Amino acid sequence: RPRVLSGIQPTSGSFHLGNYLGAVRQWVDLQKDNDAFYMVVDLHAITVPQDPATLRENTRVSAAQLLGAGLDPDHCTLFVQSHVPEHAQLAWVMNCLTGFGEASRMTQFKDKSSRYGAEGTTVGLFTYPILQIADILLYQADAVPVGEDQRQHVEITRDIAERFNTRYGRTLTVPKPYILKETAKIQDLQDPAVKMSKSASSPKGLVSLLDDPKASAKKFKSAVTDTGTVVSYDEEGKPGVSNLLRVHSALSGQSVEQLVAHFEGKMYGALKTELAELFTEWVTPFQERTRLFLDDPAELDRVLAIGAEKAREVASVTLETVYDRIGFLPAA
Ligand code: AQP
Repeated sequence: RPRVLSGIQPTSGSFHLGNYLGAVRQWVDLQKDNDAFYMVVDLHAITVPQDPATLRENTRVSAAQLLGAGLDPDHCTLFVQSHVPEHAQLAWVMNCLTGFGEASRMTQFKDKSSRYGAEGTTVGLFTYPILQIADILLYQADAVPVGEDQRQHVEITRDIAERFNTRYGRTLTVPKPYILKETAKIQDLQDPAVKMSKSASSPKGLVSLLDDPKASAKKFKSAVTDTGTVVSYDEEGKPGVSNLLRVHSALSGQSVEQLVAHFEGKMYGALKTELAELFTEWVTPFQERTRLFLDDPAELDRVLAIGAEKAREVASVTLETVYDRIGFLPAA
């Protein structure tokens, strides 16, 4: 079975709608027919400042949300990145294979570092994509389900895997990004020119999955659209309406064309109201399932311990092979 791997940061208590539609929903689908590895990437989270108690809590909340969204520990391996030390170990090797210039071209680093300034930006934030290379290659993943903002990181992973294989002989699987066009970039509800983001969106532009559904419904109803009145799909001319149509389509399963026909003669308000209802219908049972896991931390820890053990079985084999190929003396 093909292998898939992906991760999500525990940088805030709640995932947002972009995380869910852009990535987590695909994780749930892919666990059926793939050998799937999914992780909460706490090592990535500390590239920006974290309060220790909050990080620990957010890591649990993240895992609970993944289970609440439909990941099934019997059908995938769910674990916490820091429980598998091979990630940090392989990352060092990948650091030594990646050019400073090529790492400097990562646009996400440019965006994020501009928020913290030269002194506030850690070296960890700079090498974050290289840790991600290690995350993916450790599992010999064939595909990496992510949002559009992560495409460049999967591309550099391909380059480094090929470089390793050329230098040391075929060792590492060259992965492909798995990005669904329709949900690859969910936009901020208040500023449809930019992606919805935990750290960059204004509170009104961000739909957090663990918020009171009534508060989220209000955000849909006050989403920025344009001064027109016709519900139609036009990413350039009507980015706000197009974003709402894509979200509706993802949640309702109807195509954008069907929706445009359905809303013919109706105003933007009708689209927003329907969307608020659809979201509430989906998020209410999601929150209930997530709460069940949060109320049973022993069960959550058990799931994560089993996941870490399964992950280490695969990761340790890759690391050992890599260490051997690059010429490290085996420990006696
Ligand atoms: N707006 C989005 N649309 C579609 N997919 C998205 N993803 C994030 N935002 C959107 C995808 O969600 C997965 C997990 O993201 P992450 O937590 O690892 O980090 P991120 O990309 O840094 O998320 P944020 O919200 O944008 O955080 P900040 O504000 O800290 O940068 C990834 O697959 C990502 O593509």
